[in-house]
Amino acid sequence: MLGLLQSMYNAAGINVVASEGDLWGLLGSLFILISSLPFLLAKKSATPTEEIKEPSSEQVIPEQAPAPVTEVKVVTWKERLKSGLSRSRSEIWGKVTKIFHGKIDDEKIEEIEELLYGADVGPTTVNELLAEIEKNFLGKEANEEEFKKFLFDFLKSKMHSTQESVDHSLYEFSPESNQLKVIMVVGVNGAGKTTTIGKLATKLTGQGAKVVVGACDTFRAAAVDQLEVWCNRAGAEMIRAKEGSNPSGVGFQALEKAIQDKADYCILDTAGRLHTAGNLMEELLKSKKVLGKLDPEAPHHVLLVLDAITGQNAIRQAEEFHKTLNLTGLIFTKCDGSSKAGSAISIVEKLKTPIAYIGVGENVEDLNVFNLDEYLGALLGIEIKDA
Ligand SMILES: Nc1nc2c(ncn2[C@@H]2O[C@H](COP(=O)(O)OP(=O)(O)OP(=O)(O)O)[C@@H](O)[C@H]2O)c(=O)[nH]1
Ligand SMILES: [Mg+2]
Repeated sequence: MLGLLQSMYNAAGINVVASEGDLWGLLGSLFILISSLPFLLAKKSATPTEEIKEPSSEQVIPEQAPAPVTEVKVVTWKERLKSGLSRSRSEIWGKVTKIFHGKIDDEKIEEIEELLYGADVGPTTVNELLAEIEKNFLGKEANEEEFKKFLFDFLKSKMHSTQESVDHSLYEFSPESNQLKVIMVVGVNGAGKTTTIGKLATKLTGQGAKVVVGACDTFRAAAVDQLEVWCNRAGAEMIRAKEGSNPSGVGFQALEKAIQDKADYCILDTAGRLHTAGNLMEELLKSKKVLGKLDPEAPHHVLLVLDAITGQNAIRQAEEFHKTLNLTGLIFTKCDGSSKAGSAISIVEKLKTPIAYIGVGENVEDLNVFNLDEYLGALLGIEIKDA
């Protein structure tokens, strides 16, 4: 071995005499190199520079945890109505029913009387209700739930027969009917006419109806712009005033267009006016009459928009508009405010004109058909089962 090492030194030109120590040193180095080889190889295979291979189809890919689902809460109409009427319920009607505990005496009936007047319920209805309460509950132990049910039935009996007469085609479009419906919308300033027409047009076009809207509020340019935004969103055609035209002229043009285009609905927005302004009320009557030249049945509906917060004055407004225009229906808006709701009951009873729609906010979804059971249930805090 020493001879072999010496000849390797000579070949490499190293001028050294090979010793036994050199030989052991060389053997030791070789041993260390050989024993560390597997470790070095394993380390190399773990370097990140190596190509990443696609997993084969047989390989099981561990399932990833699904992304958390963010829940989108759909607010139903019943919930909107209930929350819209929450102030009326807590500030008035809830207080009326809460008196009903312990023995019912004259003092408690007087308290109820005060609350009912405060809720804008008309005197005739209040007297009738108090007489019924005396007859059924005076001197007896009260039960709040039983009283709520009694109140529900009483108020329903006052409005039910009038409410039955609502024309369903106002809010349910039926393509088979093939008959143009002309709806004129009136009311005092700021009651919610334009907003309600926008919501209504959206609902009807959403059901597939063709809707033409007449911007008969020719007093304010902003009123026409406001209506136009709604109509564009709803996909309804809007007819605006030609230079110098009067409101009845715009109504006429809108109806002409609706007939020509075989539309299903023609809805006319009018300028707000006080029920006491005689000349402006006359102008409305003229706008109504002129439609008859194109369609003797038109307008099929004249709807009065009432701001529910108005209170007792709403009754006066309704009476005056009814006297001039022979209203066919009412729309109560802003029932999400501090409405006391008593005037709604009185107006329906007095005018024998039904509430067609109710508004509880500014969005499209905040307008809906007036359903008496739902309304009284939400007002008194009674759960009403769906029909
Ligand atoms: N909170 C609430 N606001 C409403 C409702 N309906 C309408 N409004 C708001 O009431 C305001 C007046 O509404 P408009 O639709 O312009 O009333 P209008 O009767 O057309 O008013 P004029 O054309 O000026 O006579 C607007 O700010 C509407 O967004 C409702 O049901 N609830
Ligand atoms: Mg308006």
